[in-house]
Amino acid sequence: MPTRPPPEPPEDPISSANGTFSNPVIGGCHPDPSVCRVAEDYYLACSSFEYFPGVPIFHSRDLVHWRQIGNALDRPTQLPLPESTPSSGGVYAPTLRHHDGRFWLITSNVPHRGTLIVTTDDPAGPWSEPILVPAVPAIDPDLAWDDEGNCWCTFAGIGQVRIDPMTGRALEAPRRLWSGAGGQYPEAPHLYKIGDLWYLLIAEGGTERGHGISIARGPSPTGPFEPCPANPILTHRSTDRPIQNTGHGDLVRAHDGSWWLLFLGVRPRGGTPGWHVIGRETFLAPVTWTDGWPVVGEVNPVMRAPAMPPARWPVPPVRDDFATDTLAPQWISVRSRAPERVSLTERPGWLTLRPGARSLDEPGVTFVGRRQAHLNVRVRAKVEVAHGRGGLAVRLDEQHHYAVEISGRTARVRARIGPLEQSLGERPLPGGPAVLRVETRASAPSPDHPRQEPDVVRLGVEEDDGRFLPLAELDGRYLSTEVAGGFTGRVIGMFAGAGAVHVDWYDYEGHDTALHDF
Ligand code: 6LW
Repeated sequence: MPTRPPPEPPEDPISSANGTFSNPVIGGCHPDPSVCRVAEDYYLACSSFEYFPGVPIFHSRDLVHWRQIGNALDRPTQLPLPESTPSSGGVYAPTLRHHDGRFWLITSNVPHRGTLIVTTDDPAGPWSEPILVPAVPAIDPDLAWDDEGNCWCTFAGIGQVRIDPMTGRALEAPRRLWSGAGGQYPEAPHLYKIGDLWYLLIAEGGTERGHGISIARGPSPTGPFEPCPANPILTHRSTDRPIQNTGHGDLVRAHDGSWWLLFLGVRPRGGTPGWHVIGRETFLAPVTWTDGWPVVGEVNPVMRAPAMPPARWPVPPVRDDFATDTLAPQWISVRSRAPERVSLTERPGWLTLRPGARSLDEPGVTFVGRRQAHLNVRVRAKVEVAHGRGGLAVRLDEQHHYAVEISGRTARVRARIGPLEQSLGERPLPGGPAVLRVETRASAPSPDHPRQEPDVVRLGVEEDDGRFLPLAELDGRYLSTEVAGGFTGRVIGMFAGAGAVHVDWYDYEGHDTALHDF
């Protein structure tokens, strides 16, 4: 059991008394946000790729403070992710909507299931079994209903098909709708009836530095669509803004009548080309209307908050003592979480992990982690490895991870970067549980020290008196999306490679600004 009382939750990092909030509103790998409103409650869903459970669902009352209330795909029957699922495969962009008193979510499981719909009357779950929609030939499906009750599914390309959302059956042949404003990969469509017009919001330019959002409008859900003369209505391409790759958004009209855009962006650091390490995050920006077109307000790290009473959730648990019989929804595993490999009951008060594969290099590894949500974090875990091997890892994918692991009575750091693997630093342990620690510090370049790396990752163990003993200090660029490729960001968690790995507690502390001593 823990040897010290859990720390006070950190100050709310999102908003301050002077009516501003800090962007991102949902830090860490939470890309492709889709938002809907029911009265004064807001709900948001994000992509989740090869992680299980999939499609995190968030709730807010002010568009700034978001609390994860569950995952839409939290049963293997909803989300089969076999070992053949590539990293950054699996669940791509969802669309979350509320219609006729129910919540509807449509997404894609690539390449296994294609397009699927789940529905519920409680967004915290459980959600239904998937309804497959075979007629949709592309990712990024959207759902919109017209006043006659027709359900229009619009998808990347940009194409569209009218469907029956209860059966997934196509009611017509798909049609091409719009090819965007000239950017590559027109995708992420969302269709809205606003006033007497239909608006088609899309992303284009690719999800990297060329990313942007464009919009068109027309008299009907099938168009014809007239592009906005000011397209793209949001992009940071070719700028030196600290937030880059802005795109893939969803519009929402707040209950006070104001309009807002939730969208993805990244916070690259280090020398050129800049590396983002915690994935594509969810950002918020105000929207006004001019001549019947939306105008997105400037996007900055600190912005004026919506004029709604801030709902100050208790900050999500930063420490988990595993004293419950189910894992909190923030915990994610790689592709699957078999009960015989991940248990909260085998050793009450401990999380017990048993191997599915020998190492993090393999797609079937047993791993339970949380998205790194801040640029500077300290993650600690008290771990006991009984006749086996396992520890605490910073994972991007099978080819890119750093870990401090225990094997026998030795703690060692292993780094995997592409085809290269190396053991770096080791230390004998006295036996019994050990506290493993990972710290990341965003680099602060200065004239006399133009540091190239985005951050530094330190891995090691704690002495009995709590002093940190780093066994390795590594350049964080090799755990960045620019190096690894794909669509995800770092996840920090425990893994088992052999035997049984018991975890007493996991403690996360994160800050986006202060480079202070943790
Ligand atoms: C998603 C597409 C995109 O399906 O990246 O940035 C893809 N936009 O819309 C994966 O997130």
